[in-house]
Amino acid sequence: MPLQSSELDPAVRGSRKSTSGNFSRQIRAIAISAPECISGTKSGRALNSSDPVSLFNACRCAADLARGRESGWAMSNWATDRRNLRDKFLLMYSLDEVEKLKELLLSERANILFIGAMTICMPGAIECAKAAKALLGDEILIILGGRHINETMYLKDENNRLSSFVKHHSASPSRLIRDRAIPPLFDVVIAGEAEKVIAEVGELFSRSDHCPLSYIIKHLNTNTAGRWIADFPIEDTTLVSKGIALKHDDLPSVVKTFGVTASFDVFSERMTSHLFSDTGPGCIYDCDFCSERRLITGGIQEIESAPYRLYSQLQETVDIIERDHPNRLASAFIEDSTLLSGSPAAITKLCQMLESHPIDIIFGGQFTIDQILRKKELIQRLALSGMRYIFIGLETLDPSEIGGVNKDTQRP
Ligand code: B12
Ligand code: SF4
Repeated sequence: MPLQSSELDPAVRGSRKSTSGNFSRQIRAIAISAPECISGTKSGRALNSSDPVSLFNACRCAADLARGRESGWAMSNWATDRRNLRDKFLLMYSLDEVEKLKELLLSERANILFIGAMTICMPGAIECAKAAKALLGDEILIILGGRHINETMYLKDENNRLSSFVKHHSASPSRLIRDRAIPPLFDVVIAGEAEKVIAEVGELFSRSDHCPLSYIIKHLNTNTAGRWIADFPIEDTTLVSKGIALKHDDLPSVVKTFGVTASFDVFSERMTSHLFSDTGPGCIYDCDFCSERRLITGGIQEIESAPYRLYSQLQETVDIIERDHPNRLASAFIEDSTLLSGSPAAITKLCQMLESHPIDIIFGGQFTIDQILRKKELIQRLALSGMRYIFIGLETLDPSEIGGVNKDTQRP
């Protein structure tokens, strides 16, 4: 028998709203992953997904609050069922989709636009922000975050959490605004772990009176969990969190919050969820060129509880696909840079849970070559519990295993 998931149906939770609380304005938010191309649509032959998981990860606490009561988010346009909530999120590929974005901004009468940007998507983020400001002027607060921001606005030393120690790479959007190289399009620029700080910024927005930006700057509590930097380039102000650790066991999962809309062809006709064990936003390796390298993203975190998080997300996937797509079976792709950071203890624990409480799901995940060579037995064991697809990274700690190729060049 599978373990039980205790999810309360969002439709039921949505009907228990409170109208109390001191909310001056309703949050009407849209969240987009900025496009990487000028025109066209993504080729069916490229690795892809229809789900903006990075953005989902960032917005999951706000979306979870929207399903509850007594918060600005509970009064927002995100306080709806999963299917409608999904419609407030756009994963954009090219600028051809800007018209779609404009339609969404108008139909939702949006007053907050969250933009997630990877480096290659940054010019697209600027174009989307321009379109939103041209349409809605100062009525819309634009909040930028995502990988590009994490890598261009950072603390030299994570333990020295003062705004005076914040560094800006020459491609930092905040720096580009201050240097007048790009227009002042982004009201708030957030680097780092955004789950809680996005929720908090929204709450403050809903309580603010005439000038939301000043109100947010004045009241944003740096005790809000997560390692983040919130920069306000137009006001030339920077806030740095105290660095209180996120408790990943307590965070709502992406699958539970946003449901499943993707279906990877490697899993035949099955619906595919994206899972993340949250053992860290990056990789245990430190390859020179890579955005996931340990040096940038930090070390492993909460590894002991990671197999439990993954198991419960596999179960949630089955429950949610049964409910939202009753004619389809379940599959999942585990987005960890390497599955459970390649930890034999954590993978063994996941195997034990799947063996003692099987789940009707097939899944895939990523390993590097040396992990595959050294963990054959564990991978065979995972295969017996549903692993059908391995995405192989051409990396190894022992270059002789792959003819001398070595990307982790700094390692002694
Ligand atoms: C899932 C995934 C995808 C999915 C979903 C993408 C999406 N837009 O949501 C798909 C398959 C569609 C995809 C596509 C691409 N991806 Co991708 N993807 C990933 C992957 C594997 C996991 C992302 C994730 O959820 N991580 C876990 C969360 C917790 O970390 P996070 O993503 O950094 O998010 C946190 C913060 O960055 C922040 N945050 C994120 N978004 C936002 C938004 C706002 C408004 C704020 C305030 C904060 C914020 O809060 C989050 C929670 O703490 C990462 C690798 C990795 N291990 O992270 C690559 C990765 C992010 N992808 C990458 C790239 C290059 C791409 C593509 C450009 C590839 C391509 N040419 O097609 C496209 C871009 C598509 C697009 N328009 O956004 C690079 C980014 C490198 C960089 N410096 O920009 C990465 C790091 C992989 C790599 N090493 O190359 N990707
Ligand atoms: S092993 Fe892969 S994901 Fe990890 S740092 Fe190296 S190239 Fe990046």
